Parts: sequence; structure tokens; C-alpha cells
Amino acid sequence: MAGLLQALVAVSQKAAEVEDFKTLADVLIQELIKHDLGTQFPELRGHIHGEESSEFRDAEGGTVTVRVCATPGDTVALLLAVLGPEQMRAAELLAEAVHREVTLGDTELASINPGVSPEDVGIWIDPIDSTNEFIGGREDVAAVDGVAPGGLRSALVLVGAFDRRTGVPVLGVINEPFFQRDPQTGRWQGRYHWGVAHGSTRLCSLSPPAPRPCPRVVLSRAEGPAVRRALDSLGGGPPLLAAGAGYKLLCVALGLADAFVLSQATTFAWDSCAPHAILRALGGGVVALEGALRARREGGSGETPELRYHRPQPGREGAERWANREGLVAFVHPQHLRAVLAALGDVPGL
Ligand code: 2IP
Ligand code: CA
Ligand code: CA
Repeated sequence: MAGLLQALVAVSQKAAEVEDFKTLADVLIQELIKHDLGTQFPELRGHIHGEESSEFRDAEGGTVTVRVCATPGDTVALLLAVLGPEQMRAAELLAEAVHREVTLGDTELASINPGVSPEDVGIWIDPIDSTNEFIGGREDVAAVDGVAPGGLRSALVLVGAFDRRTGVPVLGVINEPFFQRDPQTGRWQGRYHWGVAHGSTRLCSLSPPAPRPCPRVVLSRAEGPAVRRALDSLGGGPPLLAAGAGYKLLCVALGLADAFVLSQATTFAWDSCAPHAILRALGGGVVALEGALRARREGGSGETPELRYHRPQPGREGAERWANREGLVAFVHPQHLRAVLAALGDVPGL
């Protein structure tokens, strides 16, 4: 039987192929990932979490619980209840994509055995990150120094596994369904990246990027002026701006930026878990911004604690239980984390 890492890549690949369907896509993708992983690894059932609720408004305004049924025919019937009877073709195409067997044909991946037991981990899924850009569907957004400021490129599938006991991310898959158009066929070509950070094992489909002498940062367009100004002192050039929390984390893993700094509580466990595992596999990590600044002010000389994924925030409701409340800094090279924290040390309110 293929291992857990291979299964995470396969579900992300299947998800990537469903992203052509805008309505319903995220709910259905999350359910297909839950279904496929839970079928292959029964130990994971009840431990697969995601951003979406499986409830969906049907054509008459009632609610339907979207799930992957036993047969494609049953899934079509369920999807018709959501899409309406006139959408037969769409329901059939979706059901076909959901029930398809994905063959990866990735020999490097097939040879990896990270030694992660399904009974020890939980899963976080973001079926579509950067939804706004996904819906907007822009294809012609020019990259700035390799980073797409917006558009379809930033829509990603994120699937991560964390240690149930410690909350540390151990496996991560980032799938880019809209990486590029095939020049011959005009069809979208995707690609995926994976990482393992388990015990002393560090494996990744990417190589660690070379560090720039002065870190270049990538930021959300919503990042405030005080943080932007303070980061100027790093000397790494103007910040890159990009949509999508997952995409910005990916930019760091790819070495297009050296750090992603976010001062607001606008990301969640499902946004950061998978990229975080990949960054750890490359020797980096993701820390809580406020916590890291606090530790620095208190003169802590040890390592800054990283984000964890197993415990909800007490006293919060709904998605807020899983918010990365203290913002974050993502990095590959620890010297860049230190430089960012030093630059932000005196920003009022942080
Ligand atoms: C969003 C999405 C946004 C991001 C936000 C995430 O997830 O990645 O793009 O904001 O933090 O929660 P920004 O683009 O400003 O970084 P989703 O699209 O899944 O809701
Ligand atoms: Ca998201
Ligand atoms: Ca999402």
C-alpha cells in the first residue's frame, strides 16, 4: 500500500483537477480528500479537518450535506440537488473527477518512506486557498521578480499533517493547479511540492534556496504602513506583494522571498500547516509574530517556538478557534527570522 505522503500528494492532485468548477468546488474537494484519505487510512477518520463545512445550499434554499457517495451515480444525484437539474453535465464531470483514480507516476515520491504513522497525525486541508483570485480567474497578471501579485497562479490546494500529540507539522503538500498553460494544448499544467519534517528526517521535493545577504520580504496587500516602513530597514529591496496566504508561504519555500511577515490574525491552521511542514523540511519554520517579539524582548536566547496545529484557542467560536492569532513570520534561514524580528522590535502595537 502506498504511504501517507504519497496519499496526500494524490488527493491534492485530484483536488487540483476539480478546481475548474467554481461553485461547490471547495466543499466538494474537502470532502473528496476526507473520503479518499479516510478510506485508505481508517486511523485518520475523525482527524481530518478543513476550512469548509460540508453543508451546502441547494437550488431551493434548503441544505444538502455534500459528500462523496459509494458510486459515481449516487454522487451525481447528490450534486444535482445542489446544482439544480439543468446542470447534469457539470454534475457528471464533477462526479467523474471525484471518483477517478489518480496515478502520480512520480518515481522520486514513490521511493520516499517518511515513517509517519497515520494513527499519530491529524490533517488540515485548505481545498482552495486564495478563493478571491480563484473566482476572479485572471490569467494575465505579470509576475514581479518571479512573484505573481494576484490572479489564478495564487490559487492553491494545501494538505498538511501534524503530530496529534505535539501539534508540530510533519508532512505538507502544496499543489499549484494553475502553474502554467501548456503552450501546445493550451490546457492548465499544475505542479506540486511536498516536504517531510518528522523526527530527524528532513526531505523535500524542493532544495533549500540560497539566502540573500539582506532578506527580501513578501507581504499581503492588507499589511499596515508601520510594518512596511519598519521592514524597509532590512535593505532587501521593496517588499513583494501577493495574494493568498499559501502562495506567499510558497514564495518563501521557493526562495522568491526570504520571509513572509503578517501582523494580522487573518490566517488559520489550514492556511499554514502544509506550507509550514515544507518550510521545516527546508530547515526553516513559521513562528507567531507577537510571541516571537515578546520572547525577544524578554531576552530569550533559545529557539522561538513555532506555530502548532492540534489545539483550538480557548474561548473562541467557529473558525476563530483556529486563527493564527499572533500573526506570523515564515522563513527558511534562521538569520532572516532574526533580522525581521530585530527590524520589527520597536513597531508600536506589535
Ligand atoms: C485566505 C486567502 C487570502 C489571505 C487570507 C487567507 O484564505 O489566502 O488571500 O489574505 O489570509 O485566509 P491575503 O491575500 O491578504 O494574504 P481563503 O482564500 O481560503 O479564504
Ligand atoms: Ca485559506
Ligand atoms: Ca479556502
